[in-house]
Amino acid sequence: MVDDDLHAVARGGLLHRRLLLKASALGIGGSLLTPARASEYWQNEAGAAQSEYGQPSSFAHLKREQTRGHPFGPEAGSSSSPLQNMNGTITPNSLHFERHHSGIPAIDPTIHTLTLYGDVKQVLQFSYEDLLAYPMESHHYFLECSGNSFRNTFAKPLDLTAGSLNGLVSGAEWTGVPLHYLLDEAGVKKEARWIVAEGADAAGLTRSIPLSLALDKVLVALYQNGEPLRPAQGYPMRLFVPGCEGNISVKWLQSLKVQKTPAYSREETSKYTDLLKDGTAEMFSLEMEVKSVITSPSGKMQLNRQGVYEISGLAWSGAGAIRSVEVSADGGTTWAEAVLQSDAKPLALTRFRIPWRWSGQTSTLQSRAIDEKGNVQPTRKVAIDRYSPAGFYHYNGIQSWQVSTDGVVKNVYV
Ligand SMILES: Nc1nc2c(c(=O)[nH]1)N[C@H]1C(S)=C(S)[C@@H](COP(=O)(O)O)O[C@H]1N2
Ligand SMILES: [Mo]
Repeated sequence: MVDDDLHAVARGGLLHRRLLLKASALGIGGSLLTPARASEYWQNEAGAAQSEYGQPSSFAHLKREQTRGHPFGPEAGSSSSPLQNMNGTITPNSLHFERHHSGIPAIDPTIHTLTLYGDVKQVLQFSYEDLLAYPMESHHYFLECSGNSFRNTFAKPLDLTAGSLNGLVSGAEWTGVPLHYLLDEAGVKKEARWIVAEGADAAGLTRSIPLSLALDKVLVALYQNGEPLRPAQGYPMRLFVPGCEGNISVKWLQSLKVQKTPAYSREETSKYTDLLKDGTAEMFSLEMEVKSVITSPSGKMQLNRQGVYEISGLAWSGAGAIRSVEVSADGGTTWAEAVLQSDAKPLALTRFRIPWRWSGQTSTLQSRAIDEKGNVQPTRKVAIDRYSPAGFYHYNGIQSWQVSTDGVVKNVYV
């Protein structure tokens, strides 16, 4: 048994991280069998045959949670990654969140082209096959919609899962051609400052990206977690702008125009701007701020025993790597540092974990991420206070989950 006084690192049952290395000390354990014997469960018949493309176990209930009720119909909707049912930091392609403004087009890669034009010395056009011949890079990156978690800006907390509330974020290994190869080849003119990207879907989605950013880590992505992009993620090619709001990672990418000014398109004037309290709006606020969410225990879960649990979650920041994540079990009064996965990468989802003993008390669990630039994830109140009450993009406030005495876990505001 754990002597809590020896191992406590903060109030409310948070325990020292070294206990994670000593599972026997946690006292979780399998059920004890008496008399002790090996399991006697095996199959008497051959199982199913191999398959061409694998499917998850029929016992694992994995689903993207659908955001219903979009006024323009399901083609203009989104679906979120079920954060509470996953672990690690890679989102399987079938569960990557989706956000489409005009549905998922079926694009034939033998017909599709990417045109690079505008203030360049030579206009270039690339087929899918052309792009496959370029040197590529692979990186783990998160992708987050700037509308993620917008329901936590509502006046009353909604009783939803971690995925429904915060799952417009996913993590994947993205592989593609660094955009600067193509820009170098086209020869960007000296006076150019922006790149305007356009998709081939019916949404006519057009976004402007500062040239300095476009020359940095931006990819024309062709592969996602090792396989060609899924249609929902932009097959055959998408722009991928690491650390920035998902909207500028234009899917079904068909043109890039180099110019002196931004396009001031619908998607960067009427939408995807941040309304401030004085009535003005911030434009081109592209970087996603430091954020984290506890994925277990989380909304709509039920703890059905007292004892030690692993609190676990995800943290990310558009400013770089996650430096640390602090966890509170008493609604933000006392905090303890969680363990980060050992290979935390910049601009990627980072897993954190910390042991916690639940003794049946009401507890409010929170996580607070700090990135390598020293940015600290704000409380809900501070996050909301930055914008007009009508604003909802770029919400990164601390998520609170309340565990009540009956073990029910619920989204709360503190
Ligand atoms: N062409 C095009 N690109 C697009 C969109 C779109 O509707 N059309 N949606 C954008 C938005 S708002 C987001 S958050 C991301 C979502 O990418 P995903 O569906 O691969 O998760 O794609 C962006 N790129
Ligand atoms: Mo988005």
